[in-house]
Amino acid sequence: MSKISEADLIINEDGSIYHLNLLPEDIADTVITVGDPDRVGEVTKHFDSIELKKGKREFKTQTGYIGKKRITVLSTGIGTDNIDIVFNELDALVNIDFDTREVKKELKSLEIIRFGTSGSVQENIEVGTILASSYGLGLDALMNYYEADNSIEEQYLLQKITSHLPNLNAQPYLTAASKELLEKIAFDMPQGITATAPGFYAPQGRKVRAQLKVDNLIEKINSFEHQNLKITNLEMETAGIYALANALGHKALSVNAILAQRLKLKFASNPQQIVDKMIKTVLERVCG
Ligand code: R1P
Repeated sequence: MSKISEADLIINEDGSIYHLNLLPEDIADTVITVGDPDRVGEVTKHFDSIELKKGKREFKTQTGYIGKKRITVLSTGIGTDNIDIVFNELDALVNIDFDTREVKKELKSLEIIRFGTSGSVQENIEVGTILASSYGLGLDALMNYYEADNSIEEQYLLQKITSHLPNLNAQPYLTAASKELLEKIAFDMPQGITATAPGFYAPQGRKVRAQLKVDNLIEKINSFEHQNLKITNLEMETAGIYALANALGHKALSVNAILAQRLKLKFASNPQQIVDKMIKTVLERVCG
């Protein structure tokens, strides 16, 4: 087996992985990702014990226990460029032997759940909804750089979406959630396709002062429908998470606290309460 060079996989002097600053033993098999570093503590305040707190840049990590279940909570910061770092480094922590720099013979599949915030693009999905992403649709360029192995169903759905959406700068990509995690955690939640944008303002159709180049982005996204499947919400990480989980053999699910209603031009008056509801609901199911 070939060695991965020290330029391709950077390991710090203390044996930790370059950006996440973590050792292989620091992470649990169940990993919760959040965008906001301050949300890590909002999740682990529900833990019975915390064994580890580490961090570097926007990547803050805590590992601990709820009962006998060991869970790691890690912040990704914003955007799929950060997801690229987090997923490659999480995978390296479990699937690469740091001493030999070789891929391990037995690969581990992590269970990865995102607790995110997001904006609804459907009339019936109100602020306060906790929504699960059955698919992640990437409107960013991340997957222009990776080979992806998608099912016929994913390829067909993507084709339908690309012919519906206006000319975008990148080639969109689409990946399904882990069926197992959807069934275990999101069985009673509204579900839909989550669109992941490469920015917060114009890339999500928000006009403040700069002129937008893509007209009616929200309306276009809102009006897509295929066999009862709709694009339900917009945010900035889910599609990258699903695509890289698929490429690396991990299970992923993204859960979204809906804080904005883009059609009704509304933002939550109680965002923290909505996020707390998502955290409590999903943690119970992760441990159940
Ligand atoms: C934008 O404000 C950020 O919030 C959403 C978007 O995806 C983006 O990361 O998610 P998080 O609250 O998880 O960061």
